[in-house]
Amino acid sequence: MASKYDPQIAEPKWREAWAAADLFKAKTPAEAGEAPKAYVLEMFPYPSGRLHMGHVRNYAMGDVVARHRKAKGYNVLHPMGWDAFGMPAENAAMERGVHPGEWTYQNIAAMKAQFMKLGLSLDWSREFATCDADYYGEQQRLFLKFMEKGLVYQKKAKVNWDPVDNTVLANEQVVDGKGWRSGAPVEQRELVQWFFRITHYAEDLLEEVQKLERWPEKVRTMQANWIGRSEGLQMRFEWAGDSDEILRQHVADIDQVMAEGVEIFTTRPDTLYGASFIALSPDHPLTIELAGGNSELEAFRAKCAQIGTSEADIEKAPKMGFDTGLTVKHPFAGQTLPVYVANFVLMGYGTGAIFACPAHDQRDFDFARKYDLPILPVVKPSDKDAAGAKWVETGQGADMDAAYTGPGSIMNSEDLNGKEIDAAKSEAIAKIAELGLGEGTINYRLRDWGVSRQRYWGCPIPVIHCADCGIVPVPEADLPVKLPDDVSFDKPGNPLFHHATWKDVDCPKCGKHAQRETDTLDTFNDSSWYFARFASVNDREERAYWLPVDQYVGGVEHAVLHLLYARFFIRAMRDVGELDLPSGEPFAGLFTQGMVTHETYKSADGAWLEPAAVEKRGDQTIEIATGNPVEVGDIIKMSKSKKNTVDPDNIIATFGADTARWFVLSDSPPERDVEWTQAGAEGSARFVQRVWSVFDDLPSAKPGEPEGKTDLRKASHKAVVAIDKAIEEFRFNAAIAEFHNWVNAIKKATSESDANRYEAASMLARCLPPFMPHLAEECWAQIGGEGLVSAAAWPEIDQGLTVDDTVTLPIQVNGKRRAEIAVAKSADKDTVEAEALALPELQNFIAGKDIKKVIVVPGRIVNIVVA
Ligand code: ANZ
Ligand code: ZN
Repeated sequence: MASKYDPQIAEPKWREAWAAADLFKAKTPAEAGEAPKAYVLEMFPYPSGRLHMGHVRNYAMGDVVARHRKAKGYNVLHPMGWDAFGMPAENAAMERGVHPGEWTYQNIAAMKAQFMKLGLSLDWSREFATCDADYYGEQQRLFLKFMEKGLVYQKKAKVNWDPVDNTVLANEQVVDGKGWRSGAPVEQRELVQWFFRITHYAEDLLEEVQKLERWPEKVRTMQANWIGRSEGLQMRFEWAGDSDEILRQHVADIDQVMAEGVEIFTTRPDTLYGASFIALSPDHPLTIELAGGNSELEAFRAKCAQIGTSEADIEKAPKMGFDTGLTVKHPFAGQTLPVYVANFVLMGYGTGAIFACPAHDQRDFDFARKYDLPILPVVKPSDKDAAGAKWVETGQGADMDAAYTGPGSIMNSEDLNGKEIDAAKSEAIAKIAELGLGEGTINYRLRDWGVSRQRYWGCPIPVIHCADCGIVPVPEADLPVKLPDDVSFDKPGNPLFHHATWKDVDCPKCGKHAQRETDTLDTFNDSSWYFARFASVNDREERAYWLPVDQYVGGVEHAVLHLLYARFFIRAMRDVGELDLPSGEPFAGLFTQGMVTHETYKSADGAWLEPAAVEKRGDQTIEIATGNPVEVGDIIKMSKSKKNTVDPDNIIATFGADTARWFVLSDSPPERDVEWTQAGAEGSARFVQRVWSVFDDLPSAKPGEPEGKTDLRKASHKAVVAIDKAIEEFRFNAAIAEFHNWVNAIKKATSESDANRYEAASMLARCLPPFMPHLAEECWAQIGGEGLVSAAAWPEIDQGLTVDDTVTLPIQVNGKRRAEIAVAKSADKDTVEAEALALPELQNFIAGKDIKKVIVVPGRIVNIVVA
């Protein structure tokens, strides 16, 4: 009589059993003995208060890896914690008057309860939140160590200012010129800020990222582009004409400015003969000096400052220029070039000044057309399409419609003519070097990391400002510098700054009245080293044992920032003597999972409807409340604003956690999006029952030894191998397809012996925990398995059962039969040849000889001809 499996009863029961056995607690290195370690980590969540299906998918994937590794005998560390600082807690404080800390810890409790229901194999003994004072206190200690080492510094810098959140934003937090959270247009402001010297590691970060073979190619490329290494030329243009007179009116140190000329950086020294003008950044020191006493230029600078600081914004803004009246000498051609201030030149890159070659740079081209400056093409396209253009015939910039940036050879450039671009670059650099005007250099796009935030809910920067002593680090004994509990959010700006007493302290050095720093650290700091803290609270050896993370799983949206900052932090921690890590890489393997999507629904009046509010009736989708038809929209990432979310709690209450886990892993490859559908979830729930039906009528103890090379035995042993491989390769959907086939094979095998059917079921139960851990336990118990299946070893394989039907082929060497070989029927010629040549018993006849020919007649014979 078939019984039904009830996840609502079984799931809590097994979770209690795991907890009672403390099953997922990582072993210490000493306890682990010979077992290799596996550190499996999913990006820890922000405690928003509710789990969403995206979390379920992310953590289900990590759990597959963690449980699989455990079954394969590894000492697994699979921890969980909370990335708990950040704006939403302050927003809640502002909107609802609840303290950010209270709000955060309540959310953590609520989310943890939800997490628990998923049956994840987590070691909760290492849990912490980044807003715990002992965590951020440790972070403050690291900050001071970095500072001592010169990896932290302060400078006045132009920042992106979010006028709604009243805070500074990192460039990365500016999306299309708007604050990433508030959506408000960003403004520029100058403030004294704290910076981490990430550029110190630019070359290393770039070089090492290429070696991370177990990272997705696209993430490595994104990091490489972010670091942005450019080889080029840094050179000086000397002043010409009556520039000295103009300069004398504005600059303080005329001798220095005269000697320096204009220093530029270019990646295209091959185009020097096409130089048309010089452009300075509006923030170039020289521009600023010239603007003193020149109200027109000052007004121009102010106009430029209205554009955001991000490169994307500057790229999009219309080109604007200001003619300074200054001129410089061309180093080769001798003519003079005008010097402009141009809004598209950034102060933060290269030298903040360029020479412009309009014919081969679109920005320069647009600028030249607007201000009527010369355009001289110096690269003749090798490109077929471009080669036919009129300007190539005439050699006239007037005939160009756009800059040409493709490959080609040099023209209009005297001695460089005819050279390919790369050769011309080297040649031009050599010529400039010979003239003593400059040399080849390397530039990085990467900027130092601005970490100051004018917010309350973050890690306080542990320094004190003293009028006499300057910046004084908080003594280690006084750490952590704790956030004050009594804060108010009724004024805009930084609540720490507004606090009545918090910032008043005595200077640790001289004892005079001084002030605490009121900036807190960018919350990306908190997630830059949490994995080291999971590895051990403070034991270096234990950290060295666990790190690097063997498998990291998270969203591709962190491809640049979080993953780059963590790579920086680990290097910095190593260099200040806080971590013993040979490679300096925090994450040996990285997997970026796709999202969970869902159809969207709109009622007749245009309002978004939740999936729970609609029902499919035949071809129609209707709104349950009104019976009216509903417009079915795009299938997109689940989001609150489009109401196309399903609540994991509801899914678990309806189907159980195993069904939810199974479904999010089943339909598409893990790196792609998966569409949540009710029908799909129901299908997964049916499969749970189908698996159970395999176990339902089996004996509760092993009925004897399995025997024979039967279809069922072959199917089972092959399935274990295939599932193992699919998990290793992050093809969880393929593993799930294998489970389906396997269960079908078991259900069909009614004529097999009890012992063989028992063997199949027992293997199945031991492969299931990574995917459906609760069901796996119930099945295991049903057949009298020993202990908990979550602690059981991965099933062993009889190789003889996994090889496809084989054929035995005779092998002849120069016409004489010397050996035979068993190969898979499906093996191709190359495989047969390779296996034959490697046979030990054949080596006497072929080793060291010149093999002239190997003829494989599939299914018949292998002939080897040696000289
Ligand atoms: C002359 C030239 C001629 C350039 C040409 C390009 C094409 P990447 O490759 O990204 O490093 N540049 C240099 N400093 C700049 C700054 N601070 N703001 C804006 N643009 C700047 O880009 C290097 C090129 O970007 C440099 O090469 C320079 O323009 C410009 F046919 O110099 B080039
Ligand atoms: Zn002092």
